[in-house]
Amino acid sequence: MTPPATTAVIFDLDGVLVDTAQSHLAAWRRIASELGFTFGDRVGESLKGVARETALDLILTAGGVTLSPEDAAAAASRKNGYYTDQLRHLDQASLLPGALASLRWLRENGVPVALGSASRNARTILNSTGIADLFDAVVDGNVVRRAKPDPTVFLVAAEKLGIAPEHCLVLEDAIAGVEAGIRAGCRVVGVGEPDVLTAAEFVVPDLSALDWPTLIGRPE
Ligand code: B16
Ligand code: MG
Repeated sequence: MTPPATTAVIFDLDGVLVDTAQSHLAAWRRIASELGFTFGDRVGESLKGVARETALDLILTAGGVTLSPEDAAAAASRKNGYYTDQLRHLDQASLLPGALASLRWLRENGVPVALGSASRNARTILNSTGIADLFDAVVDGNVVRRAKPDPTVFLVAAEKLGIAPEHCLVLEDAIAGVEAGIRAGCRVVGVGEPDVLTAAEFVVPDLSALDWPTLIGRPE
């Protein structure tokens, strides 16, 4: 059976378009250190793509620490402060390889494009990197609170574009995000390591490795 044609693209943000995944990780490591523990790379990987409060739960579990709801809220807020401090340095040069060229190719070729991010800081990042105008729809952590691996963020993005999920291609750097895209019924291409993003259709190191005319099914 021929697979459904891809006619729209939904990008994850952190770790796909912008190298903010490292800033998230550094901010969480600082919170862990304040609470008197460290966590390893596997826990660090699991923080990608999930909501801020879920990420806090994951590091607290790793450190064997329990916080009251008030202290947990304060820790999540402190982490966001450390993270947004880093965002002040963002500009177009912070975009990952192939990000701007991909968005421009899709725009020039009339392909609908959405953002599907768990982040509540997504608008700030789109504005400071100068790519906000290259999206037809933006679905972030302020629009959808049910975070990846729940498929809602991608289902809402597809709906806003007016394209059926099976015709949408999702680009994701997180295990939770790949699962969310698959559960939404989209094609999912991983950005990162093939041995981490094992459920993706295929994995590229960054967006510059993608051949858009082939993926969208249009000859150059
Ligand atoms: P914030 P994405 C996700 O963004 C990050 O990967 C994840 O590490 C973070 O916890 C989440 O956003 C929430 O971000 O604290 O800024 O609201 O990868 O879905 O674009
Ligand atoms: Mg991501």
